[in-house]
Amino acid sequence: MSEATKPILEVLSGNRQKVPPVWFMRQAGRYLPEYRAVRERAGSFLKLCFTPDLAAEITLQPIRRFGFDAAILFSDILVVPHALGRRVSFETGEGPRLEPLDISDIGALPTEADAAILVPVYEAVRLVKRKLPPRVALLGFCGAPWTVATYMIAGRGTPDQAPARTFAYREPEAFARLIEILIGVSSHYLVEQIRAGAEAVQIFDTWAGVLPPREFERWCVAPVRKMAVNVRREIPDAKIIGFPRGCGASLATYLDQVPVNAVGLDWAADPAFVHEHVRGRAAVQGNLDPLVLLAGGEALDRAIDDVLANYAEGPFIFNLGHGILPETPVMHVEQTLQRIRLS
Ligand code: 1CP
Repeated sequence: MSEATKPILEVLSGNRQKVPPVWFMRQAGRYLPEYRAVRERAGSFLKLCFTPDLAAEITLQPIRRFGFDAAILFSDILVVPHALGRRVSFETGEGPRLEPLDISDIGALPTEADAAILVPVYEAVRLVKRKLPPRVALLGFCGAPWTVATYMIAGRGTPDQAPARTFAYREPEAFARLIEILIGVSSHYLVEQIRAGAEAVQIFDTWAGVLPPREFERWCVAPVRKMAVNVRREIPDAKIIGFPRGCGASLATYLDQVPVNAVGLDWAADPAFVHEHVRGRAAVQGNLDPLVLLAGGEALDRAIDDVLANYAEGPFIFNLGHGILPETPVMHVEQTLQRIRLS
C-alpha cells in the first residue's frame, strides 16, 4: 500500500477523509498498564527513550490496543537539551528535572547536538516503521524552541514559565542565542527523523500561550517558521503539524507566517474563529478536552460530537487538545474511537 493511502497523510495533503483519522498526544504513556510494566522494568525514562527496542515497543502499544491512525515516536522533547550536554532526569511522579541554565551557560552551549546521543532515536524510528500496519502513519516530533527553552532555563516544568519569560526580557540577546541554537539543532533532529522513516512531524509549542503578542511573534512564530523552512530546504515535501498551544487569536499570525500542513488546536479554541482563519490554509487537528476523556460517560459522547460537528467537514485529524492524562481509563479511549468511527 502506498504512503498516499494513509488517511492522516491524506489529510495533511489537504484531502478530507470521510471518517476522520485519529491519534492522541501522549497516546503511549502511563495510562496504559503495558507501558507501566515496561517502564518499571527499564527503571529510567531516558533509558526507554534511548533503547531502540523499548522505544519502538512502547510506540506500538497504543496502535495494537486501539488501532490509532498514527503512531507517535516514543521519546520526549527534553532529549534535545540532553544532547546539548545539559543534565536531564525524570523523577517518577515529579516530572523532568534539568540543571537550570544561566547566562554564562548559554555562551558555552554547543551549536550542534552530540550526534551519538540521538542515533538510538533514529534507530527506534526505523524499527517502528518496519512493524507498523500499512494504514498507520509514523509521526516524529520535537519541542518548539520556546517551549524547550522554558524547561532549560527553569530546570523543570513551571506553572507560568516565569523564569524563561523574565530571562527573555532581561537578557534578550542571550535568550536569542539559545533560541537560535535550538532552531538549528531541532531542525536537524526533525530532518533525521524523517530520513529514518517518520512520515510527518509535530512541533510542540506547549507554552506558546503565555506570551504577549510581541513576544509570541519573536519567540514562537519566527523560530518555528525558521524550523519549517530549514526542514523543507532538506525535504521539500515534509509534512509538518504545528501545535502552538493556547495561543488564542494569535493563531492567525502563526498561520500567516508558519508554513504548516496542519495546526493542532487546544480545547479552548473558538470554532468560528478557526473557520474564519484556519480553513483553506491548513488542516485542523484536535481538540477534545483531556478532562472529558478522563470523565467519560455522556459528557464524553457529547464532547466528541461537538468536536466532529465543529471541524470534521474539512480536512481534519481527531486528537485531544493536549496530552492524555495518566488517570484516564482505557475504556474511555475505546469509547471515543468507536464513536468517531461510527460517525
Ligand atoms: O513514565 C513517566 O513517568 C514519564 C512520563 C512521560 C511520558 C510518557 C514524559 C515525561 N514524557 C513522556 C512521553 C512524551 N513526551 C511523548 C511521547 C509520545 C506520545 O505518546 O505522545 C511526547 C510527544 C512528549 C512531549 C513532551 N514532553 C511535551 C510536549 C507535549 C505536551 O504534552 O505538552 C512536554 C512539555 C514534555 C515535557 C515533559 N516530559 C515528561 C513530563 C511529565 C513533561 C511535562 C512536565 C511539566 O511541564 O511539568
